Amino acid sequence: MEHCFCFSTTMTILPATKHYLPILTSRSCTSGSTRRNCNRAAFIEVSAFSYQNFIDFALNETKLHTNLSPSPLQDKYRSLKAFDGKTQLQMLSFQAPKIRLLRSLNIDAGETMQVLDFAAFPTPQYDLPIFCANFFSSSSMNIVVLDLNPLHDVISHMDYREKYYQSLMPLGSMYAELLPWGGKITSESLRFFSPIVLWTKFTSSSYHHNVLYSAFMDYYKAWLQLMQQADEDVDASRINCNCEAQHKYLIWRVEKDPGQQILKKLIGEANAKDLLKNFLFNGIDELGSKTFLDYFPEYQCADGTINDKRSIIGKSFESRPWNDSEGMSVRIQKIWPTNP
Ligand code: BLA
Repeated sequence: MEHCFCFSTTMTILPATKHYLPILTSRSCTSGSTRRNCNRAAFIEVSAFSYQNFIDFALNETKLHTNLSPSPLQDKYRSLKAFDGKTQLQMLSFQAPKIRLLRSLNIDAGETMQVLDFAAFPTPQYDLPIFCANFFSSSSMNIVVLDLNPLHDVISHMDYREKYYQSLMPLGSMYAELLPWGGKITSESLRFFSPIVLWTKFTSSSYHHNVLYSAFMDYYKAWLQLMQQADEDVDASRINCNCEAQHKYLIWRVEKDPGQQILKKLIGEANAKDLLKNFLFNGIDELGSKTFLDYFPEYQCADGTINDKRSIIGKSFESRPWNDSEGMSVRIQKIWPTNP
């Protein structure tokens, strides 16, 4: 399969064979082929699909920009086998002078499911966005969030928005066209997303997976560039703000991440909770002392416990709430005037 992939001058060109992504979907039968042949072809492709090359790319690229060393978490979190005896969970974690934690979780359940959760959290001296790639793929459907999650609110902090996102708007707009808005979304999640967020759903195809791979590479390269240029905050109150913002983000995700249910099914409730708190969203105990309900009091039940609903407001935003044509202006403000 000779596929060369190129969209525009800003986009990464995939080398024709090395990075070609086998697809996770079944092929449509050609007129001469039997259903049996079609299924076999689909199986061959499915079994080869993996997010491993996303991780390989990210790690190699990171090494070009900084001195990456293994995280102390690497000893405990390496690989796990799920209860089904087949699904593999692979974990990797690193740190670098400006990166508190760079970690990935790759779930390989063959043709039934592939998951990539890849994130980079800055050290608190830097107000850098959090790199966030969450890709869930079943045999037919893909659920994707790719973003440089803002550490500080991009609506009230216009300076923050301009500092990190102004120059990336053309990149975001280009990919938002290729990977259109995925429909209604938990409203609370949007507070953690930037104007260049890619929230999308698509059926599996080599085209979509190639676009996603390109987007991942371009977004990660953009994040690395921001990381390399970032100046250290020296003011104690600014560092405190960075700590608290990251803490709030981590607490939200530990408590409300949509991946929780699947993790619990795969490895049991206790292991899933441990993985979420101590690996995926590590840092809660070090970066702050507030509780989930301190940050999100609207989730408090009458008996003082946390409401286990994922969303209090509900799902909204049928279409992309950021108005790209107006550059940095934000329609979300009009829809959601009470945004924190
Ligand atoms: C769905 N994952 C989603 C959705 C979002 C995210 C927005 C759509 C459903 C919704 O509106 O909540 C991702 N949400 C995020 C991210 C942030 C957020 C990145 O608030 C950041 C602040 N996802 C994973 C892992 C798995 C996974 C590890 O990260 C599986 C092990 C699965 N995500 C998953 C599944 C769905 C989903 C199965 C669809 C099911 C659902 O909507 O509940």
